Amino acid sequence: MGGKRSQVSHRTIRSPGFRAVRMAPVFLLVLVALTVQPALAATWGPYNASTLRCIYAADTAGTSSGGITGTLRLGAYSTSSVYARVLAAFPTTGMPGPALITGGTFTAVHSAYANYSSTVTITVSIFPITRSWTSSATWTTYDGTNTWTTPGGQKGSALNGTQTFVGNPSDYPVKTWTWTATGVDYRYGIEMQSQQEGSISYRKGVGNGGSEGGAPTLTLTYNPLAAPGSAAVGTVTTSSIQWKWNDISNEDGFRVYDASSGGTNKSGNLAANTVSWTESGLSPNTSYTRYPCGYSFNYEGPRTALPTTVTLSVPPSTSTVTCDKPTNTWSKGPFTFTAVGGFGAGKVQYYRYAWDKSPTHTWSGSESQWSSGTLECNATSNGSWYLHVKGYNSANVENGTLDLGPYYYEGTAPTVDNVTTTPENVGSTGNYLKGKMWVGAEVADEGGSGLASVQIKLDNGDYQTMPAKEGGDPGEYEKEYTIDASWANGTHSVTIRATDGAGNMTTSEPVEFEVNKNEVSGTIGLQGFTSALTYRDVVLVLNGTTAKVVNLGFVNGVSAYSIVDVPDLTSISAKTAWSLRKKMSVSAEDGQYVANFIGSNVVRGGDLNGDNVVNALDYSVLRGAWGSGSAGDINGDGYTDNADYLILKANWYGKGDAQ
Ligand SMILES: [Ca+2]
Ligand SMILES: [Ca+2]
Ligand SMILES: [Ca+2]
Ligand SMILES: [Ca+2]
Repeated sequence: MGGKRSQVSHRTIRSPGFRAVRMAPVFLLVLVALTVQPALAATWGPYNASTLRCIYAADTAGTSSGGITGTLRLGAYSTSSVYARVLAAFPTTGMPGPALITGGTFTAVHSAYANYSSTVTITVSIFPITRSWTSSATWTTYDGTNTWTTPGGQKGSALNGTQTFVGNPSDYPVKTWTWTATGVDYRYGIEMQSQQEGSISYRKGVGNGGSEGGAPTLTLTYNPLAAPGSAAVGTVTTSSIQWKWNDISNEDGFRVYDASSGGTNKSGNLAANTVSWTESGLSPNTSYTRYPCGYSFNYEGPRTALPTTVTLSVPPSTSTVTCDKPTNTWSKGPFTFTAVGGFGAGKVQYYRYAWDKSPTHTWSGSESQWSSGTLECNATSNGSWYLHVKGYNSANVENGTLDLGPYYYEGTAPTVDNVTTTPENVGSTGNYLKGKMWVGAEVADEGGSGLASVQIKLDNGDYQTMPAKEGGDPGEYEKEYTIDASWANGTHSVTIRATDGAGNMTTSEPVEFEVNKNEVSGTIGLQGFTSALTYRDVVLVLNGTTAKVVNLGFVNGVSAYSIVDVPDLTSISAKTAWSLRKKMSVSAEDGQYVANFIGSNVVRGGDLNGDNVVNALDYSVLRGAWGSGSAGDINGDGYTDNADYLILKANWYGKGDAQ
C-alpha cells in the first residue's frame, strides 16, 4: 500500500498536462486509478483507465446527463459539471478462483484547483453495486433500457470508512477507505457518493487522474475457496449415504452436487464447517458420486469428487425371495425360487445361496451366486430342505441373510399292485356278463408324505375316486361297477392311479377284461300244447349257426326263456321235438334281443321224424306210436292220439324255417 501511495506525487500532478487543465475556467477533477491487490492469494489487476466504466449524475434527481469513461471523478469540475455520484466497474472476470470480494482499500487524493486557497470539505461514501450493469447505464437504467430498482444506482449499504476531506487543496490530502463487506459482494462495482450531494460547489472534490493529481488506488480483498478434502464415506444404508469431506476456510457453507460441474445441488446450503451430510431417499444397490464444494456469498469453490459409493442392496425377505412351493408342505420338487423384481440397480445385485437340509447356515463367502433368472433347487433325499440367501450390492457389500424353509421333499412314488377285476357273472369264454364287477388293488406309499389319492378310470374315462375296500386290510382298495345294457361289448380296461402327498404318482398298466353282455329273451308258444306244466327241450339256433338247448317248463303252452352270453344277433330260431322250426329276425343296438314265438310266430307241431317237414313219414310215426306217449305226443298230454293227429293234419305238408 505504501508503494502505491507513493505514486501520488506532487511531481505528477504538476506535470505540464496538469497545468494546461488548470488553465480551464474551473477545475476540480478526481481521477482514480484502480488496482487490485491479492488479499489472500492471487494478484488481480491492475485496472487502468480503459477498464473502468463510469457514469455520473449531478444530483439525486439525476438531471444532469453525460458520462465519463476511463476516469473516476467526484465533485465539481465546473458549475455545469458536477459529479455527485460515480459508478466504477472493475472487471473480475477471470479472477483466479471463485471468491467473494470481502473488502477493499481505496485511496484517493483530495484535489482542488491549485490556486483555490480556501479549505474545502467533501465527505465521501462508498457503496457496493448489487447487480450487473453495462457501460450504457444511466441514472435510471443499468443498461440503457432496464431500470435500476433504485434510481441512481442499485446499491447496498455504505461500506465502512466514510471519509471527510478537509483541507487546502494545495495540501493534496490523501484519504484511505478500508472496509469489510458485510453480506454483499461488490463484484459489480462500487458507487462513490458525495454526502454533499446536491450542494457540491466549485473547486472541491475527490479523485484525480492524469495531470490533475496523484492516481488513487483500489485494493480488493477476497476470500478464495479451496476444494474440500475428500474423506471416506460414513454410514451407508439401502437408501442413504453419509458423505464426508474435510473443512476449508472462508466458506459460508457447503453444497453437495451430483456432478463435477453443473448438475443439481442435492444438499441445499449446509452450514459453515459442516464436514458430513447424509443423503437420503436413494435407491438401493445404486452407485452414487457426490461433489461437495464450499460457497461464499454467491460464489462456489471447486468441487471435490467423493468416493463413488453404492447403496446397500435390499435385504432378502420372504417378500423378495419367493418359492413356487409353500413351506411345511410336501412336494416332489424342484423348488424354484424367484427374486421378486429381479436383480440390478434399485434391488439386489446378486445373492449367494446354499440349499441343504439344515435350518441355519454358516456363511463362508464362497457360496454360489444367483444373479439372474430363477433359481431351481433339487432335493436329493426325502425330508426337510432349506434355502439360505445373502444379498450383495454391486460393490460386493453384503446386506442381509434369509433362511427359507422347511420345504418337505419326497420323491418316492406310491406302489400299485395286484390289480384284479372280478365279475359277478362270467360268460363261456370268460367274458363279463351283465351284473356287478369289482376292481381291487393294493396301494401303498413310502417317503413320508403318505397317500393323497387313489383313483381309477374305466377305459378312457375320467379318473374317479377308488375307495378303500370295505372290510379290507389297510392298503386294499376296491371299486364296484355294474355292467348293464349301456356297456359296449368287447375289451374294456381299468387303470389305477395313486398319488402321494408330495405329488408323486404311479399309474398302473391298464388291466383288460372282455364284456359280452348280449342276451336274447322272450316267450315261446307251442301250437296246441297242453295247459298243464310240461317240460320240453327247445333248440334255439342263433344266427343260423349256434345252437343253444334250453329245457323250458310250459304252462298253457307258453314258456319264457332267456339266454345270456350270446353274440350280436340277426336271427333266432326255435324248435322242439315233433315241431317245425320257427325262425325270427331280431335286432337290438344294445344287444338285448327279444323274440316272442307266439301268435303267428308260434312253434307249430307235426314233424315227428325231425326232417322239418310234415308229411306221410310223420304220419307213419304217429300211427306207430298211436296209443302211447313216446313218439307222437305233439301236444304234450302224455298220449299219442287223435289230438296229436289233428295238429299234424293242420300242418300237413307244412315246412319249417331254416335254422
Ligand atoms: Ca470452515
Ligand atoms: Ca411317497
Ligand atoms: Ca317230418
Ligand atoms: Ca298227445
